[in-house]
Amino acid sequence: MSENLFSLEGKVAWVTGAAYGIGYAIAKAYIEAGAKVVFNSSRQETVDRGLKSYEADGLLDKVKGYVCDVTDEEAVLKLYETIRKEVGEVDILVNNAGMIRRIPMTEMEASEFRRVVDVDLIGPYIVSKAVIPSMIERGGGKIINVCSMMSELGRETVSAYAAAKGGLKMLTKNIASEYGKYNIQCNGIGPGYIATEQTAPLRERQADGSRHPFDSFIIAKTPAERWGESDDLKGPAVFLASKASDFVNGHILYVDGGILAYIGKQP
Ligand code: NAP
Ligand code: GCO
Repeated sequence: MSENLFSLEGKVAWVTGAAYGIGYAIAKAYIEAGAKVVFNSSRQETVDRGLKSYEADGLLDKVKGYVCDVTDEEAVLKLYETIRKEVGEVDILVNNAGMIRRIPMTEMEASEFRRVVDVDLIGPYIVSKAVIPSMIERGGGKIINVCSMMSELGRETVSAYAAAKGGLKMLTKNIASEYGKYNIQCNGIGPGYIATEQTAPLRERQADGSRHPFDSFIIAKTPAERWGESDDLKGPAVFLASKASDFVNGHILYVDGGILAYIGKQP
């Protein structure tokens, strides 16, 4: 029987920030493909919320949740050792944990700018640095960084986020370049505009019940004429974590309904 190139049977995947949203969908897809999953959030209440969701989906026996801020290198290293002891060696890392602050750049405190870059760029560096040595020892691994439209495009009020996600695109390419010889594939997944808590403010109905202007804007900019759902990321994420992508490296796979290809609907 031919090998299932998309199977994750027997693999351990660490998906950061996977209590809900995009990370949760990716983690669920990995479990459905045969993997065991560990996830972390910076707050206990978020971990608890995530575990309740996994339980409701009948997945609790395949997942473990931990409190850990991805920007805290000591905590990340400690968690990594705990994962190795309690679950097993990490075969797949998804750097999904992220945040955004929508503030005009000239009004943004440097500390706010730094925090966004810390979580969205330094965090993926810290966690990748923790797992790569053992991936090398074991003959390879998969790292997937959750990038963004803002890895390619700018817009008002998201300067810190765009700088971080642009940097994350280049960190992805650099990890691919530096560690590809150890059979480590590092790729990015670039969601378009996805209906999650992070984008909820951009989709809020107006007082008169009409669509948020940004909501209408995204619909006009997307050939698919809809916002993405977290589940739209499942297939691409399984592909990038599986044997099927063993010769794909340093690539950012955009899952955006065609936004990056399209000039936008004439008003
Ligand atoms: P979300 O709903 O805001 O969830 C983010 C998750 O990350 C939360 O569970 C959060 O839990 C966790 N997190 C935040 N800071 C953390 C930290 N320092 N350490 C550990 N965990 C942390 O986000 P989402 O919409 O699902 O997005 C997930 C990823 O996709 C992010 O990297 C985001 O930038 C990216 N993305 C989103 C979209 C979109 O349209 N939604 C599009 C492109 C890319 P705690 O706050 O409790 O830690
Ligand atoms: C924003 C949105 C976007 C999405 C995503 C797009 O304010 O523009 O939050 O940045 O989160 O990153 O790919």
